[in-house]
Amino acid sequence: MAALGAGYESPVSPSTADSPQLLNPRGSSLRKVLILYTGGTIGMARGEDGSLGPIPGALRRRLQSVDELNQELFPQCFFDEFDPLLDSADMCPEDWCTMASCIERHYYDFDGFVVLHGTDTMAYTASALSFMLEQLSKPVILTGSQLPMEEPLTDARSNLLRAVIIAGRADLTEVCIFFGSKLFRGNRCKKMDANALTAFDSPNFPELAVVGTEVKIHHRLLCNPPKGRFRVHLMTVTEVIVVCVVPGFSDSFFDSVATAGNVKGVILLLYGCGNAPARKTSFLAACSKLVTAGIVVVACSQCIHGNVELEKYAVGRAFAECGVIPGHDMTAEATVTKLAYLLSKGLSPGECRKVMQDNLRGEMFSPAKTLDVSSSWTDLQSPCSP
Ligand code: ASN
Repeated sequence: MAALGAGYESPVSPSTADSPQLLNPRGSSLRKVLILYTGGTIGMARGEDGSLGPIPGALRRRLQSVDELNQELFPQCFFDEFDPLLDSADMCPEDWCTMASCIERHYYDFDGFVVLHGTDTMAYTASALSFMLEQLSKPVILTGSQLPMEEPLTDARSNLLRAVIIAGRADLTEVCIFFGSKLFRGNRCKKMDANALTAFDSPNFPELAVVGTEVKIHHRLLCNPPKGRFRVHLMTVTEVIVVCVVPGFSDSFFDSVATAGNVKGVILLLYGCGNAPARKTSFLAACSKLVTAGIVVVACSQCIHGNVELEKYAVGRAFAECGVIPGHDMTAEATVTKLAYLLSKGLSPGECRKVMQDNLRGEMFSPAKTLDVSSSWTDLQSPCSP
């Protein structure tokens, strides 16, 4: 079981210096990109025990000596970093808010943003930012690397240079992850490989662009530009837990989840297209109890590809009848951050259940659904295409 925001004892929440420093004076002054280094392998070095940790200031100094950045092809890059820098395993929703607020403060000073981030939780951060940055009309590109900048086989340099080019030049209005040679929609991504340099994939949605000898952007797949003014809605409600169902699991803890009053959402990772043990009547009863207690219960799949269709099998239908809603083809990363975002907007459980099934930022594609853009949802960004 995993909880979204609980129990972080970090003595200091990261802040940013907020006076971004120019890295490449000979880059084109016609375009400006803010690079925000939050931590992660890309700027790490090995300590005496051989383990990797981030070194404050080191990445900035290193980037100032990267010759390629000092060409007209590149936008002028300004650099800021988290203090303290974090391994992304240490990231929590408060850190996502720090990133969102930094982008908000500098939104009108830059044409695009590159967030350098550890790979382990990059997909969660990208999903969270995609929801918090409402009416986004500029590129926000997350990248990082599997190896530190200084190591001989590093992917750091190429990931960073390519992400900067995309953030400075492409007409993107969404949060993306660039990794290896591909640009993905951020809220569709998963880290798929702990070792490979092509660590990310977007299993239920094609890549948005591929970088080879040229940058090929699939314009048809991009989010539509927003109609309203940019703003940030911070994620403040994070009492969402994720439960991975395995055969014969113990479900007794659900009782305390339903009665404790501090859990607002439960994401169930079920089998296949949203199947779970309906024969286990205690689990069905637990799900009903959660829903009755006003907790939003969403079904995702343990499968990487495909769509949750609770009605397809009798075992799945039984859970739909208890009030469990399908997460369709969303990743668990997108589902958990979307639910926390909607809860943070003050939506009631009933409203959350409805909007969870709407496509807000291209995070899901549900052919049977059309988006209700009427009345109170006008403050949510219009859906991405398709
Ligand atoms: N542990 C690192 C992180 O997520 C892994 C990486 O960046 N490759 O910060």
